[in-house]
Amino acid sequence: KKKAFIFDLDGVIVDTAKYHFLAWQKIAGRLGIEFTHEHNEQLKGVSRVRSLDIILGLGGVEATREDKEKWLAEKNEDYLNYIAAMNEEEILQGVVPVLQFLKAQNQNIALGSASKNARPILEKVNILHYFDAVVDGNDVTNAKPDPEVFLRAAQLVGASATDSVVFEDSVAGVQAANIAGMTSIGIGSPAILGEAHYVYTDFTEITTDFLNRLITN
Ligand code: B16
Ligand code: MG
Repeated sequence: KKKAFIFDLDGVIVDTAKYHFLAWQKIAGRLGIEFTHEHNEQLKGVSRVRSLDIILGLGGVEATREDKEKWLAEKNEDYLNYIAAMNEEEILQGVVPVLQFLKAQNQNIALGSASKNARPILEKVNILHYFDAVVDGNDVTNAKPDPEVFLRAAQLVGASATDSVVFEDSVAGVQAANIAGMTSIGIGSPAILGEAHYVYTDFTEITTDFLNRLITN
């Protein structure tokens, strides 16, 4: 059967969280806000605007709309410099074989990401051509755990929610997939992603047997 396999980007295909962290840390540092790797976990799967609000909240900093706009632009400019230096080597282990297998099985492949930089990143790491549809932060109004991003991706490739499978590294993303009525596959720690239907530490653990079962079920 032709199903939709929907991939999150950050934390699933590439580890751009480290670049988001470096860029946010500069803004936080300038504002005298302590921002650690642990804090950065709270930003995973969260939109850019919401991320800034969380950081300002950590420091109890109030800001005007203009200030926020300025910091958001500066953060993104800095982040884009890291993106510009990315290449294929930054694709997480096991991802390309899974994409290749799904393509060979004539399955639909889509992206469902909160990032507004999703397309340029897929281009930089040279895997945009695998995707039949890309839905990102520019296309949706409601952030995960709202299912909008995944429902839109499924719709674009003509698959129903029950025929859609989502790979996600964030709790909000797994919840979004579940709310959509899709099969959720957590990529990361079972302790964190317990709500997912299946959890794998990374894509090297995902067998073609398992993928075949998702296709035929
Ligand atoms: P941007 P995902 C998300 O990507 C990241 O996990 C999150 O940390 C980031 O704030 C968000 O994209 C927005 O990114 O600033 O590039 O628009 O995990 O949904 O692929
Ligand atoms: Mg993610």
